[in-house]
Amino acid sequence: MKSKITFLLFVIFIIAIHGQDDEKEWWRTATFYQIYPRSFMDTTGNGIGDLKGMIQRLDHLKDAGFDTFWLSPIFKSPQKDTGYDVSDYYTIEPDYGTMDDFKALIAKAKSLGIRVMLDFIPNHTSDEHEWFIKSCANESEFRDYYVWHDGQPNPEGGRPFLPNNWISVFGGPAWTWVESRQQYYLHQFLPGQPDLNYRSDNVVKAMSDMLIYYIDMGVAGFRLDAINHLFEDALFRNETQWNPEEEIENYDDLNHEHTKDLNETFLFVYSWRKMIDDYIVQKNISSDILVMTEAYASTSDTMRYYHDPTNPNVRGAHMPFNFQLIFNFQANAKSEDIQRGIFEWLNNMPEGETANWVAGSHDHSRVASRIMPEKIHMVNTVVLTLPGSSITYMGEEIGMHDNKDVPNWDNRNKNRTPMQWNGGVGAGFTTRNANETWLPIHPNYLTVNLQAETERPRSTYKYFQSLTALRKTNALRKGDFDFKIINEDVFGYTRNYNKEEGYLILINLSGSSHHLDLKAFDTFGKNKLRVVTAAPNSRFDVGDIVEKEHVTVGLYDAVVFDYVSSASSVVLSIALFFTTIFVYLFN
Ligand SMILES: *[C@@H]1O[C@H](CO)[C@@H](O)[C@H](O)[C@H]1NC(C)=O
Ligand SMILES: *[C@@H]1O[C@H](CO)[C@@H](O)[C@H](O)[C@H]1NC(C)=O
Ligand SMILES: *[C@@H]1O[C@H](CO)[C@@H](O)[C@H](O)[C@H]1NC(C)=O
Ligand SMILES: *[C@@H]1O[C@H](CO)[C@@H](O)[C@H](O)[C@H]1NC(C)=O
Ligand SMILES: *[C@@H]1O[C@H](CO)[C@@H](O)[C@H](O)[C@H]1NC(C)=O
Ligand SMILES: *[C@@H]1O[C@H](CO)[C@@H](O)[C@H](O)[C@H]1NC(C)=O
Ligand SMILES: CC(=O)N[C@H]1CO[C@H](CO)[C@@H](O)[C@@H]1O
Repeated sequence: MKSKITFLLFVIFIIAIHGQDDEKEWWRTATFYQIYPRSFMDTTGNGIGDLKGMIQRLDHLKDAGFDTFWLSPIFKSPQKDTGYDVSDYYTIEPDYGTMDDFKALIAKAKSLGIRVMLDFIPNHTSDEHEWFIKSCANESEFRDYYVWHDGQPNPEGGRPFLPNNWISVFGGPAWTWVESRQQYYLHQFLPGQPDLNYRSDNVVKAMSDMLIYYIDMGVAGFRLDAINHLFEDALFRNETQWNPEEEIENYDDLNHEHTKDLNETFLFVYSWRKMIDDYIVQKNISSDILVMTEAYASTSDTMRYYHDPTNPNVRGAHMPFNFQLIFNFQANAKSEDIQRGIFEWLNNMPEGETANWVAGSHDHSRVASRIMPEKIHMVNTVVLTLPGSSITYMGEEIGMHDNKDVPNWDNRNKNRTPMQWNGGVGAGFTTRNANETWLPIHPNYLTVNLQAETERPRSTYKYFQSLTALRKTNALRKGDFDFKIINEDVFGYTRNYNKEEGYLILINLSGSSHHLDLKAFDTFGKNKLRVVTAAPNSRFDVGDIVEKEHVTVGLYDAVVFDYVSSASSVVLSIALFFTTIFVYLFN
């Protein structure tokens, strides 16, 4: 009871200070959610999620404390690569619904104050895309939409040899022959995913038109997928082999100096940002339209997406995805590993930019499976309390696990199984049985589900909610950041704002140290720490007060404290006592 009321008072407090959002740069402190559309909510009973389902379940985002979500691809696609092979950017995949459904989704999101972002796959289209069909037919307008090459002369006549030694990401030559054109086309991924030619003005124009079409519809931004594959060497030079003695078979046999991270890719992102920023000015749109980039690249290359290193006025992505927590927060991670992950980003990030923290996506094993179930709370804590924006993959807010029973045709699918809404048939995702959905629902859905976690007094979900609520405070939005390793298993950091509001976040990875002395942290001269929220497995309850110089946390504990002085803690306890009695009597 006591803890509930403390929390209530706290919520009232943060609601009071909210509403001073910088409307234009909303993304700097946003709380993002990634929806995987095929697995979110099915309203047709076919075992596949759809847009009407999203509309039905959108209140969940509000309840969980998200203010923006991005959608994995929803465009029409032959689904050879689960939607990452688009055949028409202006049509919604029929499995998911219609453009009217999408417009209704945007309207519903708007009514909840939630922004919608699209995943956008610029590197290639499907081979069933009209553009590719016309390009194969050598139609003049579409001739240069894709990357075509005559191949190397074959002295014996007949089909020319491959243009060069480039290998596709999935193995085998990156080139496929087309009879009608008597030429090869380039595909860095599947043969069904021909690479677009961004040196063609027609392609650039077609893609910009498409972005503007969705901006006009009310979309708040775009995530540009696998952006570093956008350009290839214009001279089609061979890539160097790591081991020149060996046959080239796999993507990793080559150093990709001519097909990845080319300078033109960065220039392209800058030009795209300019196009979008100019459009906002032209249309008098008050909030930024966000550009996120996803690229698995070196830190220095990743930072170049923010802006031109030689000219900060040449803007790039607002948010290049930061995967450091995925790389560094492993099962046996020590405090130093976490520190390395955090500062690899913060120390290399150019001035004036904002960090973002990603712990999961549709391409990575879920936190509970990749690390361990107990550590989901720590990861959620870190993602939601570090400075900058946070990105949470659907299901991590309730601590979902990978489903090992998923058929093995794509290893990544085990972390893409349907959302677990409740313990009923089909987990509340569908009217079918839980084993008859497009991917089987994890059998733990009877206990790991939103409804059960909402009803439990303490749960992964409730803790998650308390953290997203905290994110609305000035301390977490604008506070400074002071990280300290306390010992190899325990680390902590403060987020202090103007000496008036501050939090200390403390995490115990494992180990057996006792009685921490936290006096090195600045707590505005106050000598006691009060628990604001704590992981469901924590030894602490909300409202507990401990001596700053004498703290013991439990195994896998994650706790957020604020600061109180001895006197104020007595006053507060008395106030709480009377409030409790008052609420008790008049309820
Ligand atoms: C490029 O690689 C191919 C395949 O290994 C080889 O046949 C060709 O001679 C190479 N071209 C050059 C210019 O080295
Ligand atoms: C495609 O069109 C170009 C330009 O008109 C022409 O040079 C080329 O021969 C055509 N290719 C085929 C296979 O018809
Ligand atoms: C790419 O850009 C970087 C930074 O501007 C520059 O140092 C480098 O020389 C460029 N590389 C090429 C191949 O142009
Ligand atoms: C732009 O929008 C603001 C409000 O968002 C409005 O006050 C202003 O008049 C608008 N300017 C133009 C040129 O439409
Ligand atoms: C799916 O689950 C239902 C109900 O538990 C069961 O009757 C059925 O045999 C299962 N089907 C398969 C394919 O495992
Ligand atoms: C961290 O958890 C372990 C295991 O429960 C415990 O022995 C240790 O005292 C905790 N560390 C601290 C600093 O409280
Ligand atoms: C640019 C792009 O589309 N990136 C994607 C490239 O294609 C592969 C294969 O579909 C995807 O896995 C990437 O996400």
